[in-house]
Amino acid sequence: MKLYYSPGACSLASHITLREVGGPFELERADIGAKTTESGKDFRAINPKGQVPTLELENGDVLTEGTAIMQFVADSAGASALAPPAGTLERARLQEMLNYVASEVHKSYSPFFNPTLGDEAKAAQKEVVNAKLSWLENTLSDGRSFLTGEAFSPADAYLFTVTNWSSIAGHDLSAFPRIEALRARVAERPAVQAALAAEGLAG
Ligand SMILES: N[C@@H](CCC(=O)N[C@@H](CS)C(=O)NCC(=O)O)C(=O)O
Repeated sequence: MKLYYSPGACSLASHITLREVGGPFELERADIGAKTTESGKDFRAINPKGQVPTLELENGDVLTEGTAIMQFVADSAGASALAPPAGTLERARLQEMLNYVASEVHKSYSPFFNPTLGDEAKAAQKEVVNAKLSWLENTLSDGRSFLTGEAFSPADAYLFTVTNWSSIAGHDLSAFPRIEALRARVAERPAVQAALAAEGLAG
């Protein structure tokens, strides 16, 4: 399978998940502004949404939406430690976290990538991000190491990825010490370090 990615974008979470399961995969960089890929293809011809992550399977099928990709990657590899069996409450808990990160946290960072966003709107948007992160910070107050419990999951890779954008947005994460500690735990994983290095983001 091949993952189309953009360095440091939300596709990093799918990339980390692919490395966590350990199977073979290819990477191809997409220019999400120009909608081209590094081998010169029209990215919209592969994914009409023009968005990363995009996963191309061996049979040519294309899967989009990071939360679907991460679960598919884990399920295909039989990685039940990363994605518990479908139909269990544990799996629903993973989906609960993935969906929260996707629809609430990820999309509250998105306006920072709009170059026309003024200072006032930026400050207001930081409050939106804070409100979304507060629920996660509070959830972590029961002492769990990762979002769904003691085991790392793709939801942690996803939260790590989107909170990396705080530095670009000028957003201070220090009000969220449990999230910062989770980020540190995620950052030290070999799969995460390998994914960052492959995207040219290490060090
Ligand atoms: N709903 C999609 C959103 C993916 C997304 O927002 N990707 C961004 C990068 S983080 C992108 O490709 N932006 C380019 C664009 O929307 O044109 C998902 O969850 O996978």
